[in-house]
Formats: sequence, structure tokens, C-alpha cells
Amino acid sequence: MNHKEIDALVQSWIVETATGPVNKRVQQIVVRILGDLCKTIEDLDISSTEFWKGLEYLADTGARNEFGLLAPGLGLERFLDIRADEAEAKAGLVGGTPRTIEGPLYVAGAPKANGFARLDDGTQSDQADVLYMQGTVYGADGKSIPNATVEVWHADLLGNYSFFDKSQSAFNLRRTIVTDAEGRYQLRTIMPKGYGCPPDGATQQLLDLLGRHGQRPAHIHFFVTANGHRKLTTQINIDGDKYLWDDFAFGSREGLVPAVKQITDASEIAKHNLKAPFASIDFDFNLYANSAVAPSSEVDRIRAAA
Ligand code: MBD
Ligand code: FE
Repeated sequence: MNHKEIDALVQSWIVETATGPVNKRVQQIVVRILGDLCKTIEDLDISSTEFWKGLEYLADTGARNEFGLLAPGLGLERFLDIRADEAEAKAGLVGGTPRTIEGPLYVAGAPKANGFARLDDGTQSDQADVLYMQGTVYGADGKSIPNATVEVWHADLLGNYSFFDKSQSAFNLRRTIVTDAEGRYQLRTIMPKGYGCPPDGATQQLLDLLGRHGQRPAHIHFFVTANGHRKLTTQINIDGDKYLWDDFAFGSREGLVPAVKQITDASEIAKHNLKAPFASIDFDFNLYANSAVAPSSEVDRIRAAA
């Protein structure tokens, strides 16, 4: 069959059969994806067995709730970011802190703190390096923003996230920090480790067939929100990680790899209520003002909440 014949068939199945109200956007998308799929089946001579194995794979991915992991693993979440960057640039929004993927592991409702929060519950303190991270949230006018919200979440030493890992305490390594009068935030936590896809999961199963690994470098996630400004979804990476520029989810970006300083000065150690040297990261967030022309920076997707 040629592509024109396939298009005609898809029209006959999806468009010409409509007898009730049509959601034109859904119809447009279904016709396009169905047509592209039929063309793929034709061009690659996909067998019936291959087709059903593919459907079974998608069903398994859904049953394991892994579509949120497969999407970044295939580059799709990065693709949405590239398009969002392009739309912002077109709207004249440039120079802010780069966005990067949200990933599937955010949980709404983390405890709120003013100015400062300790993220870790102390369980892994024996094995972990202490990390302090601090900075200022700036608006489009270059002025710091008091009462901005910095939501932060990251993995533990095993690469696991609380809530999804039921062995961790509630909201371990998750907080919502409200900036102080100078627009500053500060957090104390444990230095995170990288994440690996569940080895027996659907995402890793496909990655194996593609000869790819399922590892992410150590990173810390942020949502930064403030009145009058666009929501920023981003991460920082921990410099020196073996997977820093080899992230299976394509989340690493220039501008999101701050220096990690080792603080060894005795008075600094004492000031932070510590007894040993610790790591420190300075990182500011630069937001864009709300824009009437750029697409919304709020992404409506189902997120866990606790
Ligand atoms: C993560 O921690 C993550 O951030 C992404 C994008 C995918 C899987 C695990
Ligand atoms: Fe993550």
C-alpha cells in the first residue's frame, strides 16, 4: 500500500464514521498518529506478532506505571523542553535559568519552611556527605524576590526517592522553601547519588534492546514559583558524576552544573553546626516574568501527592 492509500483508509475509519460531536483536536492527532503508525507498519513490514508484542509492551509499561520514565528515556520529555525553550525565545524570553525535565518522581505537599530547610531525616548521615545549597531567586527585572517558593526533591544514597520508596520516611529529601526578605533560600541535605531505572522494569527492558543504560547522574530537582513570574522546572547536577553528560533522560544542561565547594574552614564548620568538612553549592534562580505570548509554563499532568 502507498501512503496516499493509507491516508484514505484512516480518513474512512476515523473521520467519515463520525456521527456525533467531534473534538477536532483529538481527531487531528489521532488521524496523524494512526496514519504514521500504519505507514510504519507498511514501510518496515511489521509482522502481526511484532505488532501485538508492541501493544503488550505498552500495556506492561502502563501496568507498571512507567510511562513517566519511558518518556524521558526516549528523549520525549527533553523534546518538549527544547520546544518550550524555542517558544520562550520567540516571545523574547532569554537569559533565565535553563529549564530541564521534571521527571516522574515529584510529590506534592512537602513540608513548608521559611528561608531554610533541612531535607534529610538523618537516616543516612553515617554514610553521607553533608551538602549545603543556597542562593537567591531573581525576577525578570533583576531584583530578588521575597516569598518565592522553591520546591526541592532528590534521591537518597541508593538513588531512591521517598514516597516511591516506602522504606523512607514521609517527605524525606523533599521540602518547600519560601525565600526570605532578600529572596534567599538555603537548604541542608545529604549529597545525592544517581538514579537507575528499575532493572526488571519495562523501561529498562526496552533500553536493553537498544543497547543503552538507564542511569541518571546525581541531581536535585526544583520547581521555582513567584507571583508575576513563569514557573521554572529545573535541576542541578552534581559535578564530577560519571554520568554527568551521559544521562539516559537527557536532563543535563550547560548552566545547571554549579561548582561544589568543599568547606574545610573550622569557623565555617562550626557556624553550620557541623563537626567535619562539608560540601556547599551556590546557585541562584532567574525567573521570567509572566508572558501573554509564550505558552504556559505550568504543565498539567497527574502528580503524586501525600
Ligand atoms: C529520575 O530521578 C528522574 O529525575 C527522571 C527524569 C527519570 C527517572 C528518575
Ligand atoms: Fe530525579
